[in-house]
Amino acid sequence: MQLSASALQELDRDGFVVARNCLSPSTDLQPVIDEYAEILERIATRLHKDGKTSSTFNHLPFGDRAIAITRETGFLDPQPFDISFPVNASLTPDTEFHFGPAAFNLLRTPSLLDAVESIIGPEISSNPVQHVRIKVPERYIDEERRIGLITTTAWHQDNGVVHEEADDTDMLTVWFPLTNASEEHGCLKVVPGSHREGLQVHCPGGGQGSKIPEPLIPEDQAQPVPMSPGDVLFMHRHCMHASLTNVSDEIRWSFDIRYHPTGSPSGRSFLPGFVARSLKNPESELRDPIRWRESWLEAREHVLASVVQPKAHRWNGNHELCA
Ligand SMILES: O=C(O)CCC(=O)C(=O)O
Ligand SMILES: [Fe+2]
Repeated sequence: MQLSASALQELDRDGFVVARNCLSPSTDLQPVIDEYAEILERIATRLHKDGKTSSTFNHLPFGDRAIAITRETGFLDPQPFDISFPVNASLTPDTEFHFGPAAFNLLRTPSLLDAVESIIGPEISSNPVQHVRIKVPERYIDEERRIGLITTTAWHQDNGVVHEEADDTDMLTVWFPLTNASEEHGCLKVVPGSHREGLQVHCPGGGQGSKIPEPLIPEDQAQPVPMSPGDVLFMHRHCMHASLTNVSDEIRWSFDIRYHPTGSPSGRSFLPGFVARSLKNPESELRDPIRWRESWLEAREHVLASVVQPKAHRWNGNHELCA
């Protein structure tokens, strides 16, 4: 699905645009939902076996099952569901993550790449800054365990979560929900036009590892972006955004992935990207989900073996606004 001329204008003007029904819930999203049900099954079984829960809750659909587990344990670890690994001290050789074929296919969905192509051109790499967020209603999570992927996201720009080398990379953020993402569910909020101001100062902290300090946030201009399964948000790397808190009774489940023109730095050189589409050299496209998974297993090994651990971003907190 190529974006229309008016959608491209909107992206240029506001720094973001939502393409409604860009993905098909039944053919594009359902395989991923099925794949994730297997992960949850594995975790639910383990937790019950370890005496952490009263049941495996296998009679419940995915979202209710995640909520039931969290209500009893105060925390459902998001890491086994994520399509990445943490770049910090918590990384170990056993850190779990998910690189399954359905997730891989989703990143390569033709209608999605058609839209991306209409924005950044036909030489498209998958950027390794990518996450899956399964947010249960926040009130069910122990306060001290409301970590990055499962809690409210602080204000930031995605350029702020990568290193300087990618400041000129035309990195495009692609965000879409697998469940309803209304304001109640904790949808995204954005500041329209904020992408025109360039990269802002970020301070360490916040769910993304870095956040824009409060004095720089025009909260009065913020606009919520409620979305439904099938909708896809395309966002400029300088668009300021955050998320609302999930105060609903359901999970809010989203993928945020990124693409950049092949050949540009990804901003996290120690993580693997891949060529998702190439008009010039179709042979360079990665089509093998097993190879995708292996590339992340190798990256985990490399990061753990490096003498100097890579940092997720550039911000050291020395700026006066970070005090
Ligand atoms: O889904 C969220 O809460 C935050 C997502 C985000 O920051 C992004 O997609 O860049
Ligand atoms: Fe972001």
